Amino acid sequence: MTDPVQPEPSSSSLPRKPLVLIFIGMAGSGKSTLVDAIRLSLKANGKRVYTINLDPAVTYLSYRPNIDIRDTVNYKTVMSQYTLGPNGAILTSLNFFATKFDQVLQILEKKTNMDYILIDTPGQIEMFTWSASGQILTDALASSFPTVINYIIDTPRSQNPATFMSNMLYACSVMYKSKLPLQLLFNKVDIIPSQFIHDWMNDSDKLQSVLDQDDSYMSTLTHSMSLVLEEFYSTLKHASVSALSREGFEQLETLFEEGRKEYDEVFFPLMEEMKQERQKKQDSQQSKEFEKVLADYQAEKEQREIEPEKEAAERPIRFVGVPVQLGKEEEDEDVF
Ligand SMILES: Nc1nc2c(ncn2[C@@H]2O[C@H](COP(=O)(O)OP(=O)(O)O)[C@@H](O)[C@H]2O)c(=O)[nH]1
Ligand SMILES: [Mg+2]
Repeated sequence: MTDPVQPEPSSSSLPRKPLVLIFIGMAGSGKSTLVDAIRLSLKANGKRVYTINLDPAVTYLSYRPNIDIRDTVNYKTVMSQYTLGPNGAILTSLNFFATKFDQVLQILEKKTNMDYILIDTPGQIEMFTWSASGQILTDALASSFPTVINYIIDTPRSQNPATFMSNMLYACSVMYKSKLPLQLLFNKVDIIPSQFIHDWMNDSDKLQSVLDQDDSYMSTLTHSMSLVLEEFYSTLKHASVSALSREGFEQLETLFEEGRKEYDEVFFPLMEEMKQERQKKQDSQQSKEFEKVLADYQAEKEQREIEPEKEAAERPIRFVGVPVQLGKEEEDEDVF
């Protein structure tokens, strides 16, 4: 058992920013239940916690979020007004919310006394992870605050090797796409301990022995995938928890602080590098355009020197390199 980590005193004079924890996972894996349970647990440890709900379609939450997408967008109205199905309405509601997210960021920037900002996301994972608005919201948060993604896994459902493998591949793809630290939370360990998952992650032969009972094409694929994912597992941080019994919660603060460290040391410098790269590209584009304008000006100057005797009225006016003939208006007079 590990003691909860006490925040290290910041080396700079700037106040320590709250850590954003985004909770994603398959529908029913326990994101909302965990957000509430972790919120209460962190508060009990004296931490200041802020919560945001980004699920426009959720009908019941056991906690009252500080910011709730449902206060801004009415999912049912969106569905009827735009004649959309449930998934289209969730996406559209998220899109609407994304257009106002700068205001949310302004509020968050003022919450300098907070330790954690917990973000609950829509039930179906792809609504957030594969939508443009999900990406916009994640990027906006990650460029303003240290941000860590918590990928929730339903432990009892992962007993099926194919479900386990799908979840792992999905987690890997989310990490790859978001370029943020990602941690796994094996939830619902009050139903079944997560030891079998650790065994499968640490030793692909153990997964193979389960797969041997099934000689289908899927079993061969799952085994190959497990070998590919070994590298991913080796760097991955995880914890086994239960949102109901609060089992495993004592290791969470340590895990979250490790995520913050990873963001500070690896992801933030990477993001800064990408930002500088973008700026460089923009600058070079601007200087190319400037050179073009200069070349046009030069061409016009040379033209004037070749035909100095021409009257100003006869001389073609060049507009960004295209000569415009004067004296034609009379012919087209009737047109206007
Ligand atoms: N036994 C057990 N059930 C849980 C746990 N966490 C969540 N659940 C249940 O799983 C269901 C889905 O939870 P919910 O938080 O709504 O999932 P979400 O769709 O990911 O937000 C609910 O019935 C919860 O009570 C847990 O740790 N143990
Ligand atoms: Mg939920």
